[in-house]
Amino acid sequence: MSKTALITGVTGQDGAYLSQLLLEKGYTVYGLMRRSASQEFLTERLKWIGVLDDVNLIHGDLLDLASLIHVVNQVKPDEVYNLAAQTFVHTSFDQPLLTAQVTGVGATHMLEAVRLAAPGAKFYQASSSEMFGKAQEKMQSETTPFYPRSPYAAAKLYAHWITGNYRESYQMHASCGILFNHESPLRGIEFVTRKVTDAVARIKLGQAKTLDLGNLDARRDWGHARDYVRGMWMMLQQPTPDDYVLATGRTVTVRDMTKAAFDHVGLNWEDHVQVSNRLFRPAEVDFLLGDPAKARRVLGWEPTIGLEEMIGEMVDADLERRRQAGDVRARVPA
Ligand code: NAP
Ligand code: G4F
Repeated sequence: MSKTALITGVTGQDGAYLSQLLLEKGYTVYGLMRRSASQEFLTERLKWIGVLDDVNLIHGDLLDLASLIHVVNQVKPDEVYNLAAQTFVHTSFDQPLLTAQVTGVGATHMLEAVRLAAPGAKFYQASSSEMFGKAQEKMQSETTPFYPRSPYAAAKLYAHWITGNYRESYQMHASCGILFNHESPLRGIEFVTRKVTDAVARIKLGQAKTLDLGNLDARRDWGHARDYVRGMWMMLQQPTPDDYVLATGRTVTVRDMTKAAFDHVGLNWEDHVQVSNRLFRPAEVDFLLGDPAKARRVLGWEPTIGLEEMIGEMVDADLERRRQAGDVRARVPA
């Protein structure tokens, strides 16, 4: 019999790729989305990836526990993927309380809804490498101490611990994926990779000349979202719940990632990039490098797409979008 999955954050990057993966595996997929006056724009990613007609969209909000209980009762999922969050670190400094409510307490709302309405469902919590913050070890693994450096990271850490608490207190099959940065052509345009690839496309097409960036020295361990959603699914196929790091094991500066994007279209990045102080954060995460050994050993998970290949795919997709008028994501200010 086919399994039923409920994905919160279905309109986001990972929600789109995970929907595609689960549909390919024969799941019935329900996606929780917020009611919006701009409904058609919210479903852009699902449309882009070709799954909009196959996902059952259902309204609810992580801030509204009653709506979540209602949804879980209605769907009776076998697996729940809690991907919804306020995800932009920079915004979390401007909206710390909203971030705490959605990204932190929202996870408890979802856990509570599952505990009450579908206690046997397997639960995935989208934890983040941002929780390592001021990293206490050179390679960060499941045992590395956390040191959050933003309201977003602090909220994610609360959600991470409460998920473990529900696992231990109520014997729920609740797992956390501590995922390092993962990107794709469906990445929000405010994040640095997509901001860069979109600017490269505009500069190449003669629609722009310069690109403002903040801290070029920050290092990230960047992988592809397609690989990472596969890891989420693998975690929920295990007989016992646990926490896993998903990462590539390679760290690259924002500067070198930017260079790779300009190189892809034969441009010199130094002719176009300027550093702007307003794009620096009150507290920065300087260095992230993940150790995915446990995921490799227990799940058999491996990343398959390298940074240069991914950045090339993103630049090509942005060139295509910028050639066509009217792409909504391309109009969101960076
Ligand atoms: P994303 O593209 O920003 O998507 C976030 C999703 O959350 C959107 O669907 C958004 O809906 C939804 N959402 C926000 N507030 C909500 C609320 N109050 N109620 C219901 N839904 C709400 O994020 P992503 O990159 O796919 O990431 C997925 C998850 O993984 C997030 O929890 C993120 O924090 C975590 N994560 C991501 C990365 C990464 O590198 N991508 C790494 C580690 C962890 P709207 O479309 O209505 O805004
Ligand atoms: O792309 P970013 O905004 O991603 P960040 O802050 O690492 O967070 C992302 O990854 C996390 C996983 O570790 C997720 F949990 C989180 O939800 C999100 O998906 O910034 C990456 C780095 C930062 O050090 C930032 O200071 O790039 C630096 N940066 C330099 N100039 C910039 C810019 N970031 C952005 N967004 N825009 C710039 O102009």
